[in-house]
Amino acid sequence: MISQWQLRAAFARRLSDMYGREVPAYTTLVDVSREVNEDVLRARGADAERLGSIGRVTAERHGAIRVGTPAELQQVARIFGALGMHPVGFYDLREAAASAVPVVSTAFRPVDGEELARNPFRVFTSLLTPADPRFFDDDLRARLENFLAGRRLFPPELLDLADRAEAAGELPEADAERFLHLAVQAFELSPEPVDQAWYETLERVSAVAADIGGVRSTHINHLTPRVLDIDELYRRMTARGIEMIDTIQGPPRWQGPDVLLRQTSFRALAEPRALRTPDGEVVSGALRVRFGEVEARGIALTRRGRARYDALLVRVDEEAARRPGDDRADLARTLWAGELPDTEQELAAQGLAHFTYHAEPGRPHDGSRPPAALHDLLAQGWARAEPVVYEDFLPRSAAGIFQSNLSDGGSRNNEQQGAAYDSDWLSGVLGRDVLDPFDLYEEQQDRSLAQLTRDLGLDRT
Ligand code: OOG
Ligand code: NI
Repeated sequence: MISQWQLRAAFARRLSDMYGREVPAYTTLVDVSREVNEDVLRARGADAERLGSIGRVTAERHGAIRVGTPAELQQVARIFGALGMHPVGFYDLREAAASAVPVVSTAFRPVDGEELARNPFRVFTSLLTPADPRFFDDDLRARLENFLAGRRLFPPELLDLADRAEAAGELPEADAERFLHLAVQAFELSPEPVDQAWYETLERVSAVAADIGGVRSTHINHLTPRVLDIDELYRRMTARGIEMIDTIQGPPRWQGPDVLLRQTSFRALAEPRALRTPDGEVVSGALRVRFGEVEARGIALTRRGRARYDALLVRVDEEAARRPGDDRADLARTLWAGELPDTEQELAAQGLAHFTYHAEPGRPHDGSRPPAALHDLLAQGWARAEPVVYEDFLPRSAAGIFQSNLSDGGSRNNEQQGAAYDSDWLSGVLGRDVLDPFDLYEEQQDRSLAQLTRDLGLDRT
């Protein structure tokens, strides 16, 4: 029998092999990431593994996919359900100021600590929003919905196997093999000719709308390896002549611990695609939609820590606008140092970041009783704190990453009211709860505290 985590690990590996064949620059990114990780491990030793074992980090990927209808998204949820991945978080990319994209998104990922340690594969999954009149007028919406209703992304056999894997938590080997084959195939780039006129109609609204609704199949948009030093990776990729987007998204490099998520990408490459011209001829053309992205993960912030981060984003924007000549990363670094404590201990003490707490086995049994307060337990060596890794995404960074394949901004009519799509609506579509990432981190921390209390016998006082 092949368990869900084995299916998930195998799926991530095969998808990565497939994407490497389709987009060779992705393989370069994976190779350079591995080199950087080895160098960091050599230089920093055990400290390099504070946010995940090197085994986890080396295998770690996130993918991004994009679908067109609630029914398609619901099927995606069944496929990922088979792999032990659950919808976490709601991201509304329609609202991003500079770079609105007509999608709402969630991320499918494992939620249990042990499952994450085994293989943390996650997929950022976006759903087109044809009902949003800021992007689509009534006529285009009707044509788009009609087009999408006529396609089938996932064969019934795949969905049937997925349901069985989810219900049983495992599959017999032959079924597992068939499931993995069909699942990877569903995300390959289709050779079917693209209707050029239709694609271009949607492209005028948004390149992402065209990528989703302009074709009769879906495909993986990018796969992202994890790197331990993203600044170094950026330098090495640039030195190899690969054109990166001009920034690293997310927190700046600063004096304190890595928090949340830093990401960067290279621009989408022209890929050969067959096109059907308006007079019915099939010609070879090229489309730029798929790219490579890399990320560095840090400590998960609490709601309060995240509010600080969001406020800092605004402050950095304001300062950068006020001093256009200054280096933005330097400005960010300075602001960060003034607004956030720069040690794990202080982040924990001020309730800004999540940690799990564990009894220290090494403490000598001198008969003394452990103190009740957490900070005393930590200070006196009864317990230690381990940072919780941020497993999710950042809406503003995601909006920036979407731009990696947009040569022009597309169009959004701001005189219209946006259509309401929210987390509850998405839960209804999926028939599964969209989980709140902050709740998950909090529960993880609380469980560790309860265990610590038991381990130290504090509950028997
Ligand atoms: C998803 C963009 C967002 C991330 O890592 O933030 C994303 C897409 O391009 O489909 O992948
Ligand atoms: Ni991504």
